[in-house]
Amino acid sequence: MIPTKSTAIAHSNTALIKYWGKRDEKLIIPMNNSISFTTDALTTTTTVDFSEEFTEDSFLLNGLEQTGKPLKRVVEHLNLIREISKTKVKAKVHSQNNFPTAAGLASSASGFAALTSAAINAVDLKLDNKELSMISRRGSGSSCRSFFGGYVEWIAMDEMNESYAVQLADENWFDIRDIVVVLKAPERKMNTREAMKLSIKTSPFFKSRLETIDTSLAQIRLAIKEKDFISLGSTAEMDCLSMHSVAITSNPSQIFWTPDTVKVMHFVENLREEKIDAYYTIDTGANLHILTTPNFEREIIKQLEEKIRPEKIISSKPGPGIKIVNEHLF
Ligand code: 2P0
Repeated sequence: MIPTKSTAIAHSNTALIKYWGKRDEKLIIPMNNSISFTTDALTTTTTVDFSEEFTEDSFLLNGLEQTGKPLKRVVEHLNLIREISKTKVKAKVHSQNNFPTAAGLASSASGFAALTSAAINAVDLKLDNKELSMISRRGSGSSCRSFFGGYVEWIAMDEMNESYAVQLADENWFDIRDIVVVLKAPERKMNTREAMKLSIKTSPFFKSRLETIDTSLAQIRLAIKEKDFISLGSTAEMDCLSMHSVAITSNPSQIFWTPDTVKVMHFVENLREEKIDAYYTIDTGANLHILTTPNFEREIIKQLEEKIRPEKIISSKPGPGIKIVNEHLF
């Protein structure tokens, strides 16, 4: 069958136990399992069109033609999919995020999940979400967790040496909120991929983090199973601090926080003193995710607007997995 056009919508995900460090750089096999939940509010829609008419691949992101590194990563991923599907046809890719890409929110997770799903569907391969997650992982590790809704674990490596995502619970199981606090911040000096590599090589804390991670993973799995928000939030916050301790003690040091980030960390601690159940987690940027339960959502947003006045606040509940849709972007 001749490859054709297909469109997918993928939701981003927020890591509760972080992926930090690879044991295989090329295949993107992580050092440790990670657990995330899929965010309802943050999505990428991607249309992939394979056609004999195209002489090369092209990639449009939020209406802007991409060149250099972003284009190269997409072309490499399309090459992998062409290899799997035994086609040589070039593709046109259009991708649209429903959130500000420049705000430093994780767009590679939803981006590569949507690209993988749309491209695989366009070449007419019938794969399940586990198989899709294995392919998507090669484009961007965290994207493998976006194929499933709700709470998801990325198995670093199973007994067959395979690495893929599995669903722990669906999006209707345990209703929590992720209030994304977008802060003004200078552009990151180093990308995540390079920062992880540096941490393995230079941080004296990298090994200690791996020694305790199984306990954290078990705590989060149990917290999800028992719908125990305090355990989920406090374990996620601790793991965030563990990941950042490793990054900070890398050489050169990787400090992703700004003074405003620390201000929001203290703001969250103060919320807890007011008996508001809230915890934070931070990825490789200045922005924070405040985790809370639905009943505290409005009060936290109100206090954020009064005391912090961030650039943007995006509140999200657990969201669904990947979806193929009939409306194309072009
Ligand atoms: C995570 N992050 O678990 C961690 C926490 C950032 C901090 O996964 O090199 O863009 O493409 O596999 O997937 C971001 O890493 O990295 C990430 P690559 P990716 O969400």
